[in-house]
Amino acid sequence: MRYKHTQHSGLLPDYRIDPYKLIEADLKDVYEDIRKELVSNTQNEELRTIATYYFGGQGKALRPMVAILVAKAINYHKDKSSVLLAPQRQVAMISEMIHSASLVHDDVIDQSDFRRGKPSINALWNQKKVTMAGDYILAVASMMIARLHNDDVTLTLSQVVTDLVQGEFMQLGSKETENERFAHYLTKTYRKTASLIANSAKSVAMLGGADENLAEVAFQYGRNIGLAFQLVDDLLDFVSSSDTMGKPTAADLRLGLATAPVLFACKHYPELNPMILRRFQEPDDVDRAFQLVHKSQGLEQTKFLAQKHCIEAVRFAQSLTESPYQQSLLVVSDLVINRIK
Ligand code: GRG
Repeated sequence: MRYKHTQHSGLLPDYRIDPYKLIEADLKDVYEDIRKELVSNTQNEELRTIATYYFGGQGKALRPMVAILVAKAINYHKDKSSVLLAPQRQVAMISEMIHSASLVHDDVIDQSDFRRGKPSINALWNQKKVTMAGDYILAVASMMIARLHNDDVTLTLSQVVTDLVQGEFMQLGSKETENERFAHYLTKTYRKTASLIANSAKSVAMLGGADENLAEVAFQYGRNIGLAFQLVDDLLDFVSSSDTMGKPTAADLRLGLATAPVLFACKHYPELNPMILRRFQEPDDVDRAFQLVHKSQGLEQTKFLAQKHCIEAVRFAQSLTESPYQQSLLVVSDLVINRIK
């Protein structure tokens, strides 16, 4: 195989595997199967409609894609097997369901108007019903976890839900000093985004019979991909158009949130500090902060930190036996860093 150096990840395969194509057969019916689960557990037509709204296939399916790839990379590493086990596929579905349940609640909390280029769920239905539909998705996911009859996996995936809630709680508070603020931001980022990807990867590894060390490799791959993904998300909020993103840009500032680009920028522009503390509430705060971030090195520094996490993810993936799935894990790190939406 030929290799070439890429900007951020050292040695990468010279050919470009399309990870989505590679696991097309395993991924194809994931949304359809999730909808079936949600429909079959209630007779209430309205609950069915609301709960299935975010499973129309408009999402990137990052979480099921990573879960399936990690599962297959682990299965190949252990037994030279290319077969995805049924419980591993269930985890891919559960992962997307926990993700969507959190999006549903997030949209109610943030009162957002758009997601994925269409009206967000709370813009279409009453908030009380939407909140309960989010709970319902989580409850059906819990039943699917129980059906796996694996205590370690139950604990691992339950941890994700506690992390998501704590991450969201952390986002409501802020810290006084710059150092505290960055540590707070990184922990929040792990809990809100990386924990789900990391623990889903760990779960599929355990279901594939991985020992503790191998499960840790899967976890660390997912953790680093998740952190990089969120850092890029925070960057895109400053540079991508709302048409591309399918939701308004500078949304984080408008919500009063100081993400990595702002936290880096305030090292050169300390006038950002009082704005961060008052959560960009004064009339010109959002515009001024937006401009200062663009004038600073904050966007480059955020990308650099995301690249560091991708390099770490690649290092963990490279410790697995080479296979198309393992190689795809390297490609995923490129997709995460280069994505535009
Ligand atoms: C009830 C499970 C539950 C949680 C409650 C509201 C809450 C606590 C957590 C919210 C966590 C949250 C919204 C994290 C954001 C993660 C993130 C980066 C979302 C965007 O992911 P994409 O870009 O979305 O993969 P698509 O649309 O492609 O699926």
